[in-house]
Amino acid sequence: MRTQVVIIGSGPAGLLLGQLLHRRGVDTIVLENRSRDYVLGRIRAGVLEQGTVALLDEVGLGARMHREGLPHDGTELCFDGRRHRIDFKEQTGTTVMVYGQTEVTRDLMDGRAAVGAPTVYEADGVALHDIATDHPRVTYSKDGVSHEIQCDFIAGCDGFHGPSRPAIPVGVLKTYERVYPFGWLGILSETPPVSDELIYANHERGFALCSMRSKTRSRYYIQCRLDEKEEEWSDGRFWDELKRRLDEKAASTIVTGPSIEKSIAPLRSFVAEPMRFGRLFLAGDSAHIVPPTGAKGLNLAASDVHYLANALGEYYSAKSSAGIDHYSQQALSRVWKAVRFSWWMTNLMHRFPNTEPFDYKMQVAELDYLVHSKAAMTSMAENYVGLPF
Ligand code: FAS
Ligand code: PHB
Repeated sequence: MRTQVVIIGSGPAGLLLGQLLHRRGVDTIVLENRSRDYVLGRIRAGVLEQGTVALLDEVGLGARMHREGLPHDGTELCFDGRRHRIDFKEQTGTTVMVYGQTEVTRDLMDGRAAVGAPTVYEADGVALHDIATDHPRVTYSKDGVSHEIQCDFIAGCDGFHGPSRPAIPVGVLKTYERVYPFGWLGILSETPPVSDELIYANHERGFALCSMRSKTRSRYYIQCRLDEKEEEWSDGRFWDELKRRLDEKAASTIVTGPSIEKSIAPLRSFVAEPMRFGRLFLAGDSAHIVPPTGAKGLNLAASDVHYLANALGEYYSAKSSAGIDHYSQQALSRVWKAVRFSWWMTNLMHRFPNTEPFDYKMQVAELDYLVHSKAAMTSMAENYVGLPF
């Protein structure tokens, strides 16, 4: 079997890349080791930057997002028992779109099927070969039958635990990592959101986030210890703890209900350089991970594949390697700025173990400065809505 680009992974990065390349007349095959339903069952990101919205429009798959998504002009920061609004639209002229990653993935899967582009789900043992040559190959097995795909390029969109990043020789790859000493316990509930916009809360007991998926489905998070398990958190215990970390109005008006999903996610900052080796290109979580505090993970996957699709499109249309030779440097420039913002917001909003009262006062002082300084609010807003591609 042969194709132009093999895409490993049918998450947002792989599927969006597939659609962008299809529009450029580039043939792809997507290989995914999980089932379609398993991929759709993962509850992850919730906030799309305008750049990501524009890419979904570019591939003709933005209709349901515009119909069902929730445009947000701002967000609220809660500290010292009070909420303060950051107005993205006033500060930057731009907004964000609240539309779950599950729905983005569903729209992209449906779009790929509609154009008849092949996806192999439950592909086992995906392995990359000869990536340093002009004739890379990918092998896998499906229902016990072995397959090989010859291709021009491989896009490693297989997330943090996929096979693509490890395929780059150790001596070539340089990684940077910061593991945070806490996690996020998140729940999904069929309850109306407590507020029209997201609320990020810094409390002495720990961070909390009030988000949503629609006007009837809410997504809440509280910071938790890394040694905690979901089963230790009954719904009642979760709601009580969340209320303790919110302002009085939110705590008294929040509508609680049974969780329909509950999970703990660890937090890390991670970047692998370079994002290209030979005919292999990394995009999305295979190359970088950010703590979800800044809502950047999914959106970085989008900017990576925007750059990569342009580069590969130029290779095939203009027979030029300039774009693919520049891809890693171009993508990493935006990645590192988003990693910094996510690290900054995580340090500002969370309670770190073994910190002193002075450290909490420093966080509150920075938040107090932030919400009373136009310059500081503009800086936070332009990073949150997404820096230019
Ligand atoms: P993904 O991990 O989404 O997709 C990779 C795909 O590759 C998966 O479908 C996987 O099954 C597949 N794969 C892996 N190994 C393979 C193999 N050997 N062969 C074939 N396929 C393979 N981001 C935010 O912005 N906000 C959030 O709130 C947020 N919450 C998150 C919560 C959790 C628990 C996690 C893990 C991540 C969260 N993220 C969040 C980040 C997340 O949204 C990612 O940034 C986003 O999924 C990146 O998309 P991809 O790069 O496509 O990676
Ligand atoms: C979410 O809705 O899941 C979400 C929103 C904003 C974040 C993180 C997660 O910063």
